[in-house]
Order: sequence, then structure tokens, then C-alpha cells
Amino acid sequence: MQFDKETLKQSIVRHLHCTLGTDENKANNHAWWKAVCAAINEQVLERLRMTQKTHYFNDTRAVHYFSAEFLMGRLLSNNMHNLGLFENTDKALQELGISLTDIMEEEPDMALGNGGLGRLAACYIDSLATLEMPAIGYGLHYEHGLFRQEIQNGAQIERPDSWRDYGNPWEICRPESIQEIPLYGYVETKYGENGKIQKEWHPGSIVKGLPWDIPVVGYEGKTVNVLRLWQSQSSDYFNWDVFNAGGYVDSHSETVQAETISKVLYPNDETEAGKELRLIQQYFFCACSLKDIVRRYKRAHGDDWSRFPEQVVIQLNDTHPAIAIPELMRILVDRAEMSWDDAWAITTKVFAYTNHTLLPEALEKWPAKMIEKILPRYLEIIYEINHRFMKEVDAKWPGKTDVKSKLSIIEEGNEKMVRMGHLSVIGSFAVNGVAEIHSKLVKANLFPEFDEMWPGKFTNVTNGITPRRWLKACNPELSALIDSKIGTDWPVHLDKLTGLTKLAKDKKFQDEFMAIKRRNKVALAEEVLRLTGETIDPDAIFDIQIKRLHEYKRQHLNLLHIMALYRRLLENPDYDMHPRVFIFGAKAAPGYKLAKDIIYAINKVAERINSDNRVNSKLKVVFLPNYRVSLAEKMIPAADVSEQISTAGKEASGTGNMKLSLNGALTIGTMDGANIEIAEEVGEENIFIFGLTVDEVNALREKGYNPHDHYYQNAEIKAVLDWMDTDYFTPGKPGELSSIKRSLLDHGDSYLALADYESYSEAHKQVDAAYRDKAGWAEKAIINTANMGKFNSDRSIRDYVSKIWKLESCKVNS
Ligand code: 26W
Repeated sequence: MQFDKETLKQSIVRHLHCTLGTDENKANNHAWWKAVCAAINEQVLERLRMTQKTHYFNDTRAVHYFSAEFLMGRLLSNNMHNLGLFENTDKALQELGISLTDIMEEEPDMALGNGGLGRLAACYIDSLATLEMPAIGYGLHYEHGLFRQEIQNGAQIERPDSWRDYGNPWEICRPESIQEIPLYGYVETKYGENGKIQKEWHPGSIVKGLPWDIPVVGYEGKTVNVLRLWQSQSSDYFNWDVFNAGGYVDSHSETVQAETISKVLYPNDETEAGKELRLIQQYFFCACSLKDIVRRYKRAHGDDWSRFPEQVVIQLNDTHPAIAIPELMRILVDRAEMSWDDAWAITTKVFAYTNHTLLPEALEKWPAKMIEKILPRYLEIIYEINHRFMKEVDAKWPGKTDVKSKLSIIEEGNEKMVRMGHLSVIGSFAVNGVAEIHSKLVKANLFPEFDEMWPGKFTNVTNGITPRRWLKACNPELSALIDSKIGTDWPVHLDKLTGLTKLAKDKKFQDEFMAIKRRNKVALAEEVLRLTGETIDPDAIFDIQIKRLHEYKRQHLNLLHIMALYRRLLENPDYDMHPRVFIFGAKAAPGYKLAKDIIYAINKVAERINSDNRVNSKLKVVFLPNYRVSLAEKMIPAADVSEQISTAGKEASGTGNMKLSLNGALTIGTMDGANIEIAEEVGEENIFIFGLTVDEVNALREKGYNPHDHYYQNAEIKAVLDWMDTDYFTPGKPGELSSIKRSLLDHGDSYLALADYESYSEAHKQVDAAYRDKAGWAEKAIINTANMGKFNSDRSIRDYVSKIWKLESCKVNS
């Protein structure tokens, strides 16, 4: 049953009274928000129940998406849109005298992820539900998501994120599905009657995994899948001995330990820290999830394991859940008493692995000693997997010890390390990269011998984004305009946006398109004023760089160019440029010193420029604090220019690039990740490509790169870098910005910012020129929107389904 306005109104008021215990006169926005969520949940939960029943009844094959991160953002707006209830809810609330926009702001983001990888997982479960695929997301129920960022005197300060302090209306606690997870202890080797060796793990501790289910509503609301997140708890029976012995405090401290596991998301993005707790987190959610899968399988198939690989496929979102591979082996060999070969045959039909990064510092390795301490049985299993694999390598490359040591799961050295990437490739039937160029590099540079051993195992699935959240919900005016021109089914058939191409030169359409862009810019300008106190001009070019802060993403290249523009304006007040506002959003990993220095530098340069009335009619810089999904939803519709400026070969794909282009921003970018495919789709006249290509980067490094050459040969680069040593931006405190200069000159400019500077600066001149041609710019912006069909996450999911998962959709009846 679809809710009409009246039913919704009644339901909202009823929940205000009966669920929240308040009434229309007393309720604040927070209570209204909860009441609306409860009303929407009536539909969500009904569809959820029907979906689960249907999947159970049909005993469907399902994909199990294992990810340490799901960056869901807010759910109310998304769920209303996907159920087709947005307009009616809006009207119902209007009649109650309440603003839907205001109450949606009450919802805290579910920020259970760092960046691209976590948001990708969220888009993918949205598409899986939309395509009516039997699927479940498995992850961790972090008590604290990614830290909240405050900016104090220009510097990043981290504050705890509390997304469920006042309860979260979307999650359902499922105590009936608690799992118990062993940790630590030792392994006993037993010899059975027939001489068969049995391994028994005697754990030193047991923790409980409590599942919370978040419904995932597909577009048009037919299928509602779940995201199941595990919370750790102490298992009470285990502490009784300590407790009875009078050790109340000790027993309590054990409680804290167990509950620490799901306390907080590690804020590292692209650096592997090797922390014990992180390994335990990974193991904990994988072990809980596998037990859950096995329980469900056994309910339908008993002890007959033969159909397990037909029913279950597990996608590993990066190597973070790779420990699930030895865990399944342990279940099959130790618990189901299967032979190693039979167990391995099953395991390697179940797992598939997605690689998201080539950065050496992000490739996970764990000290063998640490695994041995926490998970003693797993180290044995990993050694056995490796031993057998080494025999295969030896058969293929007889006597080649160098190849063996390169391919071994175990890295020998001072400290033996377990390479999780190797384990993932060896234990999976398919391995994919996330954009064409990235997948090529995964094959050619990261795992060339593996590709030779298993031709066909490596493949590409280019990333995608859900157009429901990233156009329909976040940019309602543009969506309505598109509806009026090409019909309303583009949110599920995004290729239909090409229907806008014929309107790209149409003056009236251009005006409407750009008028919407301008209104979105006005709205963002209000938000900027509210958040930073800075006034920005909606007629300036809004040039936006939003992503995690990392040297390879080169926010500092953007900054150098901004400083150069400032210098040009100071030297020549008539320097001809269209007014421009550079807008940043970025969090730095708390331990990443230079990344924090770059945030500080952006803020200090912004302060100086914004208060310099010689230039600020033409140039402004703002850094918006606490970049997150809900802020992205406000920034992206207002962008004119999208900065995608990573060193070629470093950004696996990027997904913000797709969101910005879909909303009519023009990309200034390198030939890296999905930028290459975006350029292919929109055509080179509708994108500003600059900088070295992957081949040129390699050639330059081969030849020997000296950043000093650029410093001495380019007077602008020199002047800007030298400026950083002065106190011009940090009055009374010279040298506060010098670490950036030092990283570029003394530490070798690892990401070639100076090598790409000139080309970047030229590309910006082209941006400026192009923007002055109003009709020309509008045409380019429209062509960008029109050609983003490929980057629909539904297309990505269809690729996974056909290339890897071999799933069938399953209709859920109303
Ligand atoms: C071990 C610490 C750690 C944590 C997270 C290392 C690496 C990660 C992720 C793999 C980082 C990440 O989010 N990678 C991004 O994944 C996106 C989705 O595929 C891509 O679009 C981005 O290019 C890639 O950087």
C-alpha cells in the first residue's frame, strides 16, 4: 500500500504521540524528524519482511558484500525518494506547519567510513536493492564513525563522532542472531583413531557479536535488503571466574576490552598502521558474518556443503576482510571435518576481491607474530595455504627462488609479515580493479605473475555512483528539469540522460540549466556564510576540491596555483580573470602531519586573501569544516569546476569526479583513474585535461626527477614557494608553512606537483576563458550531465553480476 498525504500525516502524528510521547505543540525538530522516520519505517519494514520471506522461500543465491566501511550518510531523504514518498511527506508536513528541509537537518550522518571505498559500498548496496538482487552488506557497527573535524585557528582538531547518541531510528537490534567469537588462546593437535590429525583451538577469550540491521531500500521500494553491522560485547559467562574470585575491576576491564572492538573506526585512509585492534576488528566482523552465512545455509541445506558455492558469493571490499578466507577454511576443515582439498575447492569458489589502491603504504600486511597471538589457528592455515601455493609456483617456475619470495603470502625479513593482498588473490576466483587504467596497473605492476598463473582471474569493474542520491535527491531542481525533458525514469536508466544532448545548444534550456546552477550556488553561499562567516559571490566560478587530504590527491598543487593567482593580482591589479572562489572540503588522518599542515596552509592563505580587499572581488578561498556525505550533497550541485588532480597512476578511480560531472561541473583533471573514462564519455572539448600521463610519470622517474629544476626555472613557482617561508600568511610566525616547501624541494616532491604545475596553470587559464563564454560553458556543463550514464552504480553492479557474481534478480511481490 502506497501512503498518500493524509495517511502520512496521520502516521506522523500518531508516532509523535505514541512512539515519542510528545505532541504537536511541544515537539521540536528532532522529535518531528524521529516521527517522520517512524512513519516512513512502516513502509520500509513491511517491504523488508516481504523481501526476506521471498528470498528465503526461493532459496536464492546471494552476494555477501564484506566491507569494513559503509559510508551511508543520512537515510531519511534517500528512503523517502526511493519509496516515492518525498512529495507527499513534504506536503503532509507543510500542513502540519513543519519544514521537511529543516527536520532533515536533524539527522546525523552515518559516517562509518573514511572516503571513497566506504561510500562506494553504500552506493553498491543501494544499486543491489534497486536491481532486486539478493544481497547483504556485512560490516562493523562502530560506536564512533569518522571523527568530526573542527577548525581552530586554521588547524584541524578531531572530535568524536556520535551518530547514535539519541538513538537511530533506522537500525534494528537482532539479539536472536548473536554470534560468539573466539580470540587468543592456543591450538591443540589431536590424533584420531585412524591417525587423522585434528586441530582444536582453545580460545583465551570469547566476545559476542550483536547484529544491527539497517534496511536498504531499493528505488521504487520493491526490494529492501539489509546491511548487517556487528557490535562487540563481552560474553558474560566468560568473566564469571574472575568475578567470583573477587576481581570485580578486572572483570570489568575485560568488558571494556571486548566492547572496544567496535568502538571506533580507524581514521586512516591509504596508510596501513598494523594495529592489533584493527586486525581484531577485521577478524571479528568476518567471523560473525561467516557464522551468520553458515547458519542460514545450514537451515536450508543441513550438512550438505556441496551447494555452498552455488548459494554464496562473498565480495571482499579491499583486503580488510581477507581474514575471512582462512576463517572459511577453518570452518570447513576443523568444524565440518572436510579434507583440505575439498575445503579449498569450496573456498576458492566463494571469494572475490576488489583492489582499491596501488599505493605501497596502503597494502595491508600483518606481523605473523600478531596473527599467531590473536588467532593462532589462522596462522597455521595461512602457512598451509602458502605451502601448497609455493608448490604450484615451483612447478611453474622451477628453481626460481626470487619469484617464490615475491609471490609468497609471507614476506620474509626482520619480522615475518603476512601479505593480505597475496592471500586475497590466491583465495579468490576473481580479482578486480575499479577503473580501466587501475585494473591494467593491478595486473601489470602489482600482480603480474599472478595474472600469468591464472589468466582471466583479473578483471575490471569501473566504479559508479547512485544517481538517486547524487542527482535526484541532492539536486531536486535539476532533476525536475530533466524529468520535464526526457521523462522520469532516468534514475534507473541513467543512459537516457543522453537525451539532453540535443538541448545542449538550446538557449532556453541553457538558461534554465544555468539558473538552477546559480540557485544552487546561492544556497551554498548561504551555507558558507553560516559555516565560516565568509561572503562569497554566486557569480564567481565555484571551483571545488572535495576528498580526503592526501599528497597524491595534491590539494597543495591547487594551493600553489591559488597563491600564484594572488601574486598575479597583487603585481597587476588589472590581471584579467573571472572572479573565482576556491572551495575545499577535506579531512586529514590525525597522524598525517603534512596533510594537516596543508589544511593549515589552505586556511591561512584563505584568511589573508579573503581579508585583502585589493583582490577579493576576484579571488576568495574557503575551507568548509567537517566534510562528509551530507555536506557533499550541498556542495556538489553548486560546483562549476571539479578538481581531480591526482598524480597519474595514483588515484585508483575516484567517485567524486563522477558526482560533480553528473551535476554539471566541468572537470580539471589528470589522466588518472576514472577521469580517463569521464573524458572519453564527455569528449575532450568538455573537460580540462592537464599534466603527465602514467607513461610520462614513469619515464620521468626513470630519467631522474629533480624538483629544484622547476624551482629555478619557473619564477612563479620559486616566488610562491619562497613566500611560504615568510610570515605573510602567518603574521609574526614565519616558517609555519615551510613544511610544504620542504616536502616539495628537500624531500623530492614524491607526487610531482612541481612537474605538473605549469600545465595545471595553463589549464586554469583555459577554464577562465571558457567560463566567459556563457553559452559555451552552459553547453559543456549540459554535455557533462548528459554523458554520465556509464557511471551509474547500477551499471557497475550489473558488471559484477555478469562478470563475477552470476546472480539472478528476484522479484518481491507487493
Ligand atoms: C589500511 C588503511 C586503509 C584504509 C582505507 C587503506 C586503504 C583504504 C582504502 C582502500 C582507501 C580508499 O578509499 N580508496 C579509494 O577507493 C575508491 C573506491 O574504489 C576509489 O574511487 C579511490 O580512487 C580510492 O582511493
